[in-house]
Amino acid sequence: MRNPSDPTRTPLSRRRFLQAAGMLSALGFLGGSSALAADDTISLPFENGERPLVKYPQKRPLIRQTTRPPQLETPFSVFNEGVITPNDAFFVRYHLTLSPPSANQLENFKVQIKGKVKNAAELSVADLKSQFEPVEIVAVNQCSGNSRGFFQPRVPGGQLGNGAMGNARWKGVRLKDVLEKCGVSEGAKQVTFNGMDKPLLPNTPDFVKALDVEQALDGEVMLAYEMNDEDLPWLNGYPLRLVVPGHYGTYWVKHLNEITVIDEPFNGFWMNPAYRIPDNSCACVEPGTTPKKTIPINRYNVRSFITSLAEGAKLRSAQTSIVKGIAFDGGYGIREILFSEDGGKNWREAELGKDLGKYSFREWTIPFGPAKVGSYELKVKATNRIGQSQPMEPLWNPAGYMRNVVEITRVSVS
Ligand SMILES: Nc1nc2c(c(=O)[nH]1)N[C@H]1C(S)=C(S)[C@@H](COP(=O)(O)O)O[C@H]1N2
Ligand SMILES: [Mo]
Repeated sequence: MRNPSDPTRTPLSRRRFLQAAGMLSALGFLGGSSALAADDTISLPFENGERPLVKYPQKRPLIRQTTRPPQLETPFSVFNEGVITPNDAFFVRYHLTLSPPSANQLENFKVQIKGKVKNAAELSVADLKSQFEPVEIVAVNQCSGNSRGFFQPRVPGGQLGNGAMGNARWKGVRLKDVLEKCGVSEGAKQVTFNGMDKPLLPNTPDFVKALDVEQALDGEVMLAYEMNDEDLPWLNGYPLRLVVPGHYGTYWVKHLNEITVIDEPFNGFWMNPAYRIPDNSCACVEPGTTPKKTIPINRYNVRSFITSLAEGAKLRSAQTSIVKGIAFDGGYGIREILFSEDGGKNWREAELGKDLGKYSFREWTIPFGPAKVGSYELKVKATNRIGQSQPMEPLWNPAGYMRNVVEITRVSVS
């Protein structure tokens, strides 16, 4: 159970963090050579999908995409364990070679609030906890390139399966409260966010992201220091990260130590040209072509997955089982889940599970009792409260972002 007042909790998790950080550098993760042997491998269902399952500090064995910086994907079976993704199974994404920052660098951590504010500030996590009202939200963090490995034609970038996403309960303070305490100056346009990780080469642009000032002040964007009732895991941004509910993970800056209010649009590399999508309603173009106009990636589109049955699962005829899965969207909330066992000809409505908020994974279930022997094409299609749904055919864009096709799970019944 959650017990935020338990005095032993923070020191314990701090100790755990230091152990983890020490272990990671001792084993050479920060130096580039992976000293931890792969326990096993997993095969993502596309060409060249073989990946090692590797154990990192504070993590169970996860799918390793790259070593330096560490990029780890969650094995999909985890999403059937529950709608909250456990911290030790949560995916990890970094861009810069000197990621994550070492334990030494994170000593005496403070976040600066500066730029176009009346009173600049430097706050420790303890300051944030004592000076601002704590808030909690359950929200999905999904990488823009989640599922990129399924793109046809293939596109460059991390060849991810469906596990570059996770759903957690985030605790922290409202960015709005912190900015208002500092006093946002007249004429402020955007707010930029920078974390402590650094590029190795001086001409690699630092990872900095920006939000419009209206969004930064919407009361939902959060400076989070806890994830699922523990301090953030080191690889997920310890000790402080930005949480931008309903928006792609690229904005969720980790090890966040610099917040700058600016009076002009920010145009750094990671806002432009990186992380841009075609400026149209499908965020898509004809496969193989280049969009004429792009905008920064923003809210999640609608997605849904079966979690209880994997591709190729074998079932017995005349036995009814409960098929289970998850769905989510960009923060309007899931209204309806339809399930098909005949490749999309006929659909039945699934039952929605507990509502943990409009930014959370939503569980769904449906009884499935195939009468006939043979193969079945299972599909699931979600619709949100503003009527957005999922396409039956995959959409394409050159960066491999935002896959949300109605997925197919083939099972056989004997
Ligand atoms: N400091 C820092 N924050 C970062 C990144 C990064 O490279 N450095 N990557 C972003 C991207 S693209 C994603 S998808 C999320 C992933 O969050 P996670 O590693 O906690 O799963 O972190 C975001 N925050
Ligand atoms: Mo990402």
